[in-house]
Amino acid sequence: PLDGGMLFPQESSFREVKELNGLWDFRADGSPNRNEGFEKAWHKRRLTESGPVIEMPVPASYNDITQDPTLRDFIGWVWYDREVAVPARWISNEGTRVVLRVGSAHYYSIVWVNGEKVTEHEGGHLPFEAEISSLIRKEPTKPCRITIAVNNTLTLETLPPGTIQYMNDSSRYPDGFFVQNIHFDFFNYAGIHRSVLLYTTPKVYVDDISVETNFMDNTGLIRYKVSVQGGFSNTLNITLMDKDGHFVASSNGSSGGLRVVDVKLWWPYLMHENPGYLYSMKVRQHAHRHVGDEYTLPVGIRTINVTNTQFLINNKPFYFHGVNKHEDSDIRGRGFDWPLIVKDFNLMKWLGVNSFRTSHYPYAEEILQMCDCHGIVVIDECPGVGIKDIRSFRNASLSHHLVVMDELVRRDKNHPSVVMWSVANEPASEMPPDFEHTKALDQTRPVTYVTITEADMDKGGPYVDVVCVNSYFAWYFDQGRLDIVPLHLENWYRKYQRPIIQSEYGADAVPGLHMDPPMMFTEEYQNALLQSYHDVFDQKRNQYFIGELIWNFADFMTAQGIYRVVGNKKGIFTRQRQPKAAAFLLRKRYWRLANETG
Ligand code: GCB
Repeated sequence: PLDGGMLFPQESSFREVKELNGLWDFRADGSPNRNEGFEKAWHKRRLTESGPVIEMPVPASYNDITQDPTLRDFIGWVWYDREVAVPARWISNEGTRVVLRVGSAHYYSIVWVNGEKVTEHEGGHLPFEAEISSLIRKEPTKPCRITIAVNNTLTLETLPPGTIQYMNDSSRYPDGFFVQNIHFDFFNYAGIHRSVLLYTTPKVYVDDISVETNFMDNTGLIRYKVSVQGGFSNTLNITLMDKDGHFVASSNGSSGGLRVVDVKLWWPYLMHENPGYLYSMKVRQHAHRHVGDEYTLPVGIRTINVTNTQFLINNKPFYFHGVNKHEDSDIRGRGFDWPLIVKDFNLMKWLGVNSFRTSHYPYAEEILQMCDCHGIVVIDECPGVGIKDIRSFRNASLSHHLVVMDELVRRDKNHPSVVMWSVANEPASEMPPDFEHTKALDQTRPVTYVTITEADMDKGGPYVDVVCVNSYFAWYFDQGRLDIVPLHLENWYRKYQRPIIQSEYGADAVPGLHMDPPMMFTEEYQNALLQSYHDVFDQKRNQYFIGELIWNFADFMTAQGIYRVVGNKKGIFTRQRQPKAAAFLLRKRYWRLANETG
C-alpha cells in the first residue's frame, strides 16, 4: 500500500500554492555513458555552473522545442533546474508544511532541493511529491534551488515497456549505435509534462479523503473517510454544501456518512438537463495547539452498475458514444496546456461526445475535474500498453503494474466522471493482467482491459466486467475491403456473453486527400469505413453492445516508420484540431445517438 494521500493541491485560508512553471535551465546528458551528471554531481550547484544550458519551458515535452534532432530522439537523463524565492512567512512559521509536487514527468525522476535528494519516482503520467519544510529552513535567506533529473529510458520493467538494442556490427553501424524497440503507437515524449508546484499545508493536515456515493429514491448517501497526518487532530468537521453554497448536511469524525435529502444526482452530459452536478464537501480539522486545516472536495453523487447486458449510471442504461484521445499536440508534445484542453472540450461538445477513454495512460487531473463539471464520462486507463513479451510482463512489470494501479486509483478515486478502470491496452492476450488487484482497490467501479479482435487467444474476456475491443478490419487486414467488416464484427461480438464496447476502430486519413470510389488514406475512405462499422453498431445496440469510441479524436505523433506519415492520421480532427470530413459524420451520428439513447 502507498504511503499517504495525493489530494490535488488547493488554495484555502489554510493552504497556499505557488506554481513553478515557466523557463527552467536544461541540459541533456549526452556523455557516452549518459552518466556525467551523476559523476560530476550537477545537482550540487546551479546547472549553469557545470556547463552550457538551454531554456526549457515547464510544463512541456522537451523533444520538439529545439531544431536539434538528437534532442528530439534523445534517450537518457536530462537535467532541469531553477531557483525559487520562498515566501518568508513559509519559512518563519514552523507550523507550515511546504511540499514540492511534480504533476508528472516522463519517465524516471530524481528531485533535489539545494543539492539534497528529496524524492525519486518511477513512471510518467502520475504525480509525486516531497515535503521540503526542513530543507528550506536550513538556509532561510537563500533562494531555494530545485533540480530535477528525468530519464526516459524504457525497459522490460517500465510501463510502457521497451528495450534498447545495440548494433555491434561496425561494418553496418557507427560506434554506439542503438535503436529503441517499443510496441506502442505514440511518440515517447519526455520531460516535465505537468506543473511543478510548491504548496503549503498546516503541520497537522488533511492528507487523504475517500468518498463513495449511493442513493435510494430521493435520498443520496455519501460515505467518507478522512485521514489526517502530522499530529493529533482534535475534531474533524465535515460540511456538505450544494452548488449554490447552501448547507446540505454535516458530520464529525474521520469516517461516516452524509445523508442528502432531495438529492441532485451527478448525471452524464446529454442524459439530463443539469449534467455534472457537484456538491462541495468541506473537511475541517482542528488540531490541538496547532492551526487547523481545511480541504474542499467536489463530490458527485451517482452509482455505477454493470449487468450481463448493460452499463448503468444511476440505474439508467448508458451508451458510450465518444472518443479515444492522447495528450498530444504540436511543439509542446505531451505538456499540459490549458488552451488545448479547453479547445478539446469544446470540440467534444460540438461532436456530441458523452465519454472518452484516457488512451493509453492517465491524463492530467485538471482534465478529469473538467469532466466532473461537464458530465463527461471517463474510462481511466493505466499506462499498461505495448506489453507484448509475456515472460517479461509476468516477471518484471507485473509488480510495477500493481503499484501504478495503486497510484492511479489513489489519485482518481473521487472523480464521479471516472466510471471504469482500464488495466491494459492490447496486452499479450495469453496473459491477462491482474484484475483482482484493481477490484480490491475499488469495489465501486467495474474493471476492463482492452483486447483486440485479431487476438484469437484472448483469455482476459471472462474476467472483466465489460469487454473492450479494438478492431482494424479493412485497414490492417483485408485492406480496402469494407465488405468484410460486418462478418468479422459479428463473429467477434458473439464470443462473450457480456457488455461490449468497441473501444477502437478507425482508418488513417491524410487531410485533403480525396478519392471516390474511396481508397485508403483518403477522407472518403475514413468516412466509408466508419459508416460500415456504424451499420453493425446500430444492429447490436440495445442488446449487449454498450458503446463505441472512435480511434482517434485527433492525429498524434508516433515514432517514425513506414506505416506512419508524420504520425498517426486516424484522427477525425487534425493535430491542429481542424475537422476532417469524418468529424461531420461523427457529429451527426453522436447527436442522433444522444437523442435516441438519452
Ligand atoms: C491500436 C492501438 C493504438 C494505435 C492504433 C492504430 O490498436 O491501441 O494505440 O494507435 O491501434 O492506429 O494502429
